[in-house]
Amino acid sequence: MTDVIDLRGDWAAPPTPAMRRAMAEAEVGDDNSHEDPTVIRLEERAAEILGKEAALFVPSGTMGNLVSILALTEYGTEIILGDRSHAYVYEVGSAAVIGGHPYRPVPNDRFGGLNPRDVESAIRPPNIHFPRTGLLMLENTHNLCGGTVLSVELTRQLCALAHAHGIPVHLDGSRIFNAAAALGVPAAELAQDADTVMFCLSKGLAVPVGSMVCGSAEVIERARQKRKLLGGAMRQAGVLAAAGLVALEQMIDRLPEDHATARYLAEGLALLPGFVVDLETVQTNIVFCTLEPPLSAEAVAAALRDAGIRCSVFGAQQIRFVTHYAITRAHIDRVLSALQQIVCELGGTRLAVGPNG
Ligand code: TLP
Repeated sequence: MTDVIDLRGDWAAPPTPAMRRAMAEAEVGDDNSHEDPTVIRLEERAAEILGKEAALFVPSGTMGNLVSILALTEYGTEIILGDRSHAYVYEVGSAAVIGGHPYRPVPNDRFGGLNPRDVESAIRPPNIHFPRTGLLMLENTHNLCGGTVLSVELTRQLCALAHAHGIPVHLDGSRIFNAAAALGVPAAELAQDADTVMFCLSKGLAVPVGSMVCGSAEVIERARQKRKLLGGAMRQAGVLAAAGLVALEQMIDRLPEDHATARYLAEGLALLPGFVVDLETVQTNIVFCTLEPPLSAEAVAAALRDAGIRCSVFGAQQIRFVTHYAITRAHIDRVLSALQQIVCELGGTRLAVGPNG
């Protein structure tokens, strides 16, 4: 179906016509030998925008997080991270499985933040029984908390705390430009105190493939070798990087449009009987929705799919919608009217009547 409304993730955004043209015309070389001119330009531009010395093009956000961890820490050291963080929940335990890094999860608050007191007490004192604390990981925007934004102040405070204990910080900034847009600050300000930051080109920026890791020249050189170790060193990757360069020039400033579309969706969903939306957590392009029985996530997602609309299922009672540049208000109107009908069919009279009669 060509007219499917795909709200499963911002990764569903198709490449723009300008990206396709740039990809077709890209100058390429062997990136494994760091000789692809388009990849080199992308790495330089990404580093410049994030205010770091150097950057590395990697195939995915998951690999970007892992090469950062491997480049920053020694084997066997422990990682402090949020208990709802993507790295902890959704990356197959890669840092533990591949890197030999045990996780030390601390609670994420409702907005994806970490309490500095929790972080401080999770830092290991010297003791023969304990692993050494090797890294603090932050996430901005915070996916599982609803695309919520970590402030510059809290980021600074947490980085300062880690650094005071000699612990480096990696920022999973998969959607850092969404965070920057929501806060009205440059992304570089959010990344300033982190030792490495990963951001995805393949999310709201609509690039088909790729993420960037940014940091000091020394750390990025180590990350380059870790990327090789993981099989992520590509050859004529300029074909992909060309789309990334277009994204950095053309797709960042328009992200507030996606946030407005997400808010419009969230406010519409909140009016549906049986749909609970925490509107305070709708700060960027992600909308989580909890469904009250008899509605279930699987049943609502299946009914939406039949209507040509895709959403993601996150647990028995939760669905997620993510807006991106290919999603308009007219699409959201279609989603909301499809859901009105679905609620009547699946919810029975009790839900269909709803709180407002
Ligand atoms: N998140 C995906 C799924 O894996 C849940 C999504 O649909 O949102 N960090 C964060 C904060 C992410 O949200 C994701 C992807 C990643 C890392 C991993 O990026 P990829 O998918 O490129 O490996």
